Parts: sequence; structure tokens; C-alpha cells
Amino acid sequence: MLRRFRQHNLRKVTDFNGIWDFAFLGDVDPDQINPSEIDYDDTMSVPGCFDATPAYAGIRGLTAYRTTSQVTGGKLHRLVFGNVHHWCRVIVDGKPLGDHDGGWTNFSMDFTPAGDGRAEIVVLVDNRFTDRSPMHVDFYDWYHYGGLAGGVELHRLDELRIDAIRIITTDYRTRSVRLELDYSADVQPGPTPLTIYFDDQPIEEQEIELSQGSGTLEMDLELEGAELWSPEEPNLYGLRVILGTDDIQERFGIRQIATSGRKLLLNGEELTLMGVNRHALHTLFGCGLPEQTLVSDIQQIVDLGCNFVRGAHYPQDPRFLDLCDEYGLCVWVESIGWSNNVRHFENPAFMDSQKRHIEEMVAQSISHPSVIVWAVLNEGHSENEACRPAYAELIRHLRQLDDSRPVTFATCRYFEDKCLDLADIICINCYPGWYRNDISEIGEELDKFMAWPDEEGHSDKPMMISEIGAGALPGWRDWHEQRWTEQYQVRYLQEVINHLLGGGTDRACGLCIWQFGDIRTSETPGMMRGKPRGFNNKGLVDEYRRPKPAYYTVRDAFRELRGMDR
Ligand code: ADA
Repeated sequence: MLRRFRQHNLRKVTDFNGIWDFAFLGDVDPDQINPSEIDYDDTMSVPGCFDATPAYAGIRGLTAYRTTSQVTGGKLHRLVFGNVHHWCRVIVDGKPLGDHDGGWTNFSMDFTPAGDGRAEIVVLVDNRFTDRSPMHVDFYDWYHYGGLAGGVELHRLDELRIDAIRIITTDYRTRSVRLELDYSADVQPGPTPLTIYFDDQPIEEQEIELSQGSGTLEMDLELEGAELWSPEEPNLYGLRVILGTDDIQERFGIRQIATSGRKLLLNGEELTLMGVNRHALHTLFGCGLPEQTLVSDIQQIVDLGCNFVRGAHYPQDPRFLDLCDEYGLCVWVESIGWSNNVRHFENPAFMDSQKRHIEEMVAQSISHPSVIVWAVLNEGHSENEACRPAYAELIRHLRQLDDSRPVTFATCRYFEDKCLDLADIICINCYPGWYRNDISEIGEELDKFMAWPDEEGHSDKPMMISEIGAGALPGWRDWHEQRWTEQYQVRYLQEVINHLLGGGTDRACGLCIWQFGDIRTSETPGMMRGKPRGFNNKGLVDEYRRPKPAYYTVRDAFRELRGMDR
């Protein structure tokens, strides 16, 4: 399933998670592939990453996944994909439905079979770095796995159908939310029954007039007596809509996030974020994480005493967001990016993919109360004036899609940054005591950021440290306690937490440690030089989620600061 709960009870949905036919096609042009001639000589799990299995580890090329399904002639069918890495072409009964590039986001493709019977569904999936997937670049500091990494579902649709639902809190004080329902009607519908259930109780029953084509129903609901959502009390509610013969279910929480001067406010109260950056990767599963790993990641992040997770550096799996909703973890969700520069922004294909990717990111994340901040372009070259138009365009695009959350970006360009006026929160990625300086200088270096000169116009905005951390090779200890030892990572993080959250400064509205778990990184010579084992080793847990000593350092500190039992 693509969510923690079933979103449709009336609509017929088939879940295609399981083992599909598979073929590795190699370094070939997808346009030269005749689907009927593919020799499926292997199998592959869905969801999953083919290059996270021994047979295809470290290999890049075009692949083909195949399954079949019974279909109904003349009826609209919708294939819904979790996320596919990182380019794909969807083909049904030999007919291409379309291509999609850019992993990490859900998308769908429709088809109408001519007659009843069994349809062949083929997905060509490519993990190569090509012009077809401009947002995936080989120098990013994570390994770009390939595959049908999210689930796949087949929805059977009627002439009148629900395409999307969005639930946004408009005023937490009056428990007011806005419901938006996108629908499509192939023929002019007559008076159509609409029923809305709030926590299984009908709160709206009426017949409405709908226009043929696509439209959006908007409704403001005041849910008197409902409890608010917060990290401490993550109250959630179910909303079910039946429109004609179709239905959809969504979960939501009533909460509002805002900035007020240097403060971040959740439901009007000051919020201090304590968290970790988390890559949605695992050595055994690549970027196709099974539910078990989502659950165990949440267990460890909650155990650490976190109230915050930064989803680095791409959109988050809706199943993970469902769990963050339930466990009261605030989440930073960002579009894909890592140190992008003018050469990317001047490529229209990159910008077009970014904007569609942002639309898909918002569509799959907007109703989750846990999502409290949007971001773009991690550590792009925002010190370069020539990059400013891209930042402005993508941030504007995001705000048009959702104006209910702060928008920001994480910078490492510090005092040369030319785009910070576009951000609602100043978010700094810094590694004093790791890439330069020593542990004894961390406090002095952090204070330079906290005292950011007022003329930069940032003194009236919240500021957070969005990345800071040290590497530790699992099990490596030494009398010298130098960099890469587990002892260094412990001392480093002790100093960071004491300085930022120990009362020495109240300038930071949050601290997000880099990072939750060790991950495989890109295998370019440049990246490998600074990444022993070919991994980013700054995790609090290793690549199998086994805690390092620093896990307990952070756990003790965060839990004490949040008044939780040790
Ligand atoms: C940057 C980047 C991270 C990671 C980190 C590091 O801040 O945003 O993805 O590469 O540096 O480990 O150096």
C-alpha cells in the first residue's frame, strides 16, 4: 500500500506489491526497446531497488519490470506509482502511456482497455545519469539507487471520480480546516450525492451540481471540540468523502505553523526543533524501504528524543509521513537538490522537472500535520547572483501551491548568501570542528552565525542549524580520539548540543544533527576521497541502523532537554 491506511473502500484498488518479472537490458536506448521482445530472465521485488541486490549491486542501466492484471474493457484504469528511480516509461499491452523522471514522488498514468481480459503492464526503469532525469546528478552525496522503489496500485475509476483531497488548517483556535476535493466528470453529472464523514460521523450530506470536466470542491469546516496536533499530543482525525460512487479517506491534524520575529510558533506557542537529518536509504533496500524499516526508523528517532526530522534531500514517502503524524515528529520536506549551480538552473529540463517534482511533492505531503516546513535546493550556490532567479522561481512556485507553511532552503554559503531574503527561516549547514577548526572552537564559530549582522536583514527571522555533525567509522576507537573515531563524534556532538541548546544562546529555533544513519554515497572519485568505505559516516547509527556511542550521547541530551525519561 502507498499509505498507512486504505484511502478507498468503494473504489476498487489492486495492490501490486510483490515479485515482478525482471530483465536487465543494459546500456541501451529506451526508444529502441520493443516490449514484446524483452526476455524476462529474472525476478525483482516491488517495492525495492534492483541495484540493492547482490546481482545488480553498483550497476547502472535500463531495466524492465513486468506484471499482469485483469482489466475491464471501456473503463478508465489509473496506475499509481509510489516512487520510481529515477526515470521510467510505463507501457500497457505494448502501448506507452508516458515517461516520468525524478524519484521520491508519487505519480499516476491512466489507460482504458479496449476489452475485458488480462493486461500486460511493463515499466522500463533507468538508474543511469542521463538527460532524461536531469535532477539526478552523480556528484550528490548519496547513492542514487534504481527501481520501482515505492509501491504500485491499479485503481478502477468511474465516469465521476475523486482525483485528490487536501485538508489545511485555517485557524487552530476555532478548529477550522479547509477541505479541497479535486474531481473529474467525463459526462455531465446530474445532481450528485456528497457525504462527508468526520471520524466516522456524517457531518455533511447533500446533493450537489457538478460541471462536466475537472473541478475543485472547497469547503470550510469548523470542528468544534476537536483536539489540536502537536509533538506532545499528535491528535489525528479521519475524514472520508463519498462523491457519487467514488470515495476517498484522508487523515489530518489541526495545527498551524508560523514564524513570529525570531520564533517558530506551533499553534501560537514557541517551538524549538531538536532532530536529525534522515536519508531514506538503507544498505539492504536502497531507497525502496520496507514498512519494517520505516517503523524501526521512527522507533529510533523517537527514542532519541527528537521532535523533528529533516527529510534530506528529497520528498518523503507518504507512509513515513503517516508515521510522523502519529508519533508527533515535525518534518522538513524539500525538493531534490545538492550543491546545484548555474549549469543546472540554466537547463530548462532541470527547472521544468524541479517544478513538476515540487507539485508532486506538495500533492503527496500537504495534508500531513507533521510537515511544518517546505524547502528547495539543499546547499545550492545561492552565493552566486546568477542562481538567484532559480531560487526565486522555485520558492514562488512552492508558495503558490501551499501558503500555509514557511518556505526555506539550507545554505552553506553563509555570509555571502544572496538569496536569504527569499527564505522565511535562516537555515545553516555548518561543520565547525570537522571540516575546519577544532572541537574547542565550535562554540565560537556557531556564535558567529548567531550574531549574523543585522544589515543582512535576517535579524528578524528564526534561525536554525539545519546540519552539523562529525563522522565516526562504526567500531573505530583510538587512543588519539581523532576524527573518524567514535570518541570524536561523541565529544563533537556533546559540544554542539551544549552550546546551542544548553542556554548559551536563544538565537537558534532548532538544531538538526547530520545525520541519523550512515548511507552509501556516490562513487565519483571526488566524493570517494572524503568518504571512507564509500559511505557518509556521520550517522548516529551505522548502515544497518546499529547505534554508535554518539546515539546515546544525543539521546541523553535531547531527552533531558525535552523533560523525557532517560
Ligand atoms: C552537506 C550536505 C549533506 C552532506 C554533508 C556532509 O551539508 O548537505 O548532504 O553531504 O554536507 O556530510 O558533509
